[in-house]
Amino acid sequence: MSRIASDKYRSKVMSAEEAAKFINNGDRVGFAGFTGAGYPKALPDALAARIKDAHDRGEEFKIASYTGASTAPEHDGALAAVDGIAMRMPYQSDPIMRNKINAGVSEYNDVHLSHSGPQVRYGFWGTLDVAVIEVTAITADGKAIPSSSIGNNNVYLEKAQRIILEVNAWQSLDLEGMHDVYSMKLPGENTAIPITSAGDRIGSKYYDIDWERVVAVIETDAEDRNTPFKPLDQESKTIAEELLDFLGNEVKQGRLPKHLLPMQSGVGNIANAVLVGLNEGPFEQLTSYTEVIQDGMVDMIDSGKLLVASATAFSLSPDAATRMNDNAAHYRNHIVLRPQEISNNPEVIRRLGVVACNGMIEADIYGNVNSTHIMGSRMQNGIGGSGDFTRNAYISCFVSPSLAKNGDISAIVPMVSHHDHTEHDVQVIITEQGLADLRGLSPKQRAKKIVANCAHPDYRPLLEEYLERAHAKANGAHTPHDLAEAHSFHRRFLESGSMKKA
Ligand code: 0RQ
Repeated sequence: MSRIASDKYRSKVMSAEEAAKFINNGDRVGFAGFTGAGYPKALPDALAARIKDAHDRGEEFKIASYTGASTAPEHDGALAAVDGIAMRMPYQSDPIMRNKINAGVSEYNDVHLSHSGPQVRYGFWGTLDVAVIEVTAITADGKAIPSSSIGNNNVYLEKAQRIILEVNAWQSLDLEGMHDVYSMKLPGENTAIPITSAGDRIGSKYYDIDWERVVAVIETDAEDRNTPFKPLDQESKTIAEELLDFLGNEVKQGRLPKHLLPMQSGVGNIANAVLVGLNEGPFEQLTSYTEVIQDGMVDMIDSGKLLVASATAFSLSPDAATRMNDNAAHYRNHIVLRPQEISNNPEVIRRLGVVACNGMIEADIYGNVNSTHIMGSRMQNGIGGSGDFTRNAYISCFVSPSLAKNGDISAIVPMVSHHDHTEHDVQVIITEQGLADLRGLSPKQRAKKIVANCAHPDYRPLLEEYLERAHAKANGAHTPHDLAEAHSFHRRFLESGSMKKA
């Protein structure tokens, strides 16, 4: 049975190939899609073919691609593979997309996730030509039920001159009621966002769509695509245990309530290990105010440990996605999906007192963190929501193994090769070596603690040596650095292929 109950919308049904003709060279396109959930399944491929045909004829054809966050190989990957993306924003993680960015084929602006939608609304990103949005169904009276992510869809639907909808029959109809679509306005028109606890609902279950701008509707039946998590390794388990011990101690000291505060957990395997640890740990009646719902959170809802989770998207392995689809009517009592301008909103994160925990590429001895660049130059994924949460959290933590590249490089360095999160925002750093609680410490005190607690023993002497030298050279100034030497770790690694060998 068709998921499109409205005659008006049914009259616009066409193939993805026909719909792709509404997108032209130079267009700015706002796509649905957030970590492999809720991205359009058919249009990107058809658009990639249209772009390739144009290139084969020697014609220019590139678009600006705005999304919620990362998407999937058949979206970002397909468009990047045909050199179809002139500008990309915000977070991405597709390997082909990443290579095109680092090869200079595509420009990339790594904007904070909470800023990305509002900036399109303000016109900072130019006129939005097209919105391509996946929905679960369209009701008889033309209401659109969102699918497995909301991201910036509300803004793209609000601003785009032409709207293309994909109605995906794979998404569970029981998602209806899980969403809470609430849009910000322009500065001067906004009032306080009335969320005072993670599960509050303040908006609509549906997207508000201006029918006059809908140019095409495509019917699909295709699953979301996310990578399964790797089995938990010892390193991730150790890092998770340290975080849980730290939280337990915070409760003991009276700085956290016994049910903790809403948790935000970043992307990746360590973050998932933290969730597994929370599920097996002593804390009960937990809540989460975060960006994505991962496997571990679904397990915690099942076990009764997690009462409610607020996010903007699912980021589920194929197995967990099937569980979600089969039981969405149950899970929607525990999950609220919101636009990312709300899930990642600094005002709400600070009001709720979120405990944030994110992955990093490297941290320096003073507590500055690089989440995005390899060796200072090469973009990995992007800042995502880590800045939104870190800057505004009640407690902000970063986690990483102490070594990268098979031990050839230390994740603790004298000076980060790229700054995403400054010493002013980073409170706790955790590696498999240990935890450094930086709260209340001066830069010099922080440096001693980070080197002693978090650096790998193979690199600790080198870091201690640097610290001594920097101290002497800077006459013990507030944040001692030897600028000529500050990036020696990175330089030695680049020159010799290994810091240890240097
Ligand atoms: O490279 O893929 O070539 O092997 O960086 O590293 O170990 O796979 O780490 O998956 O945990 O991701 C920061 C990228 C960590 C992630 C980052 C190399 C390493 C590998 C990836 P290869 P791993 P993870 C969400 C909050 C920003 C967004 C964010 C991220 C690759 O956490 O994207 O936080 N964060 N969003 O070899 C050189 C080092 C390195 C290094 C790693 N020190 N030097 N290379 N790598 N460390 C908010 C939510 O609520 C969800």
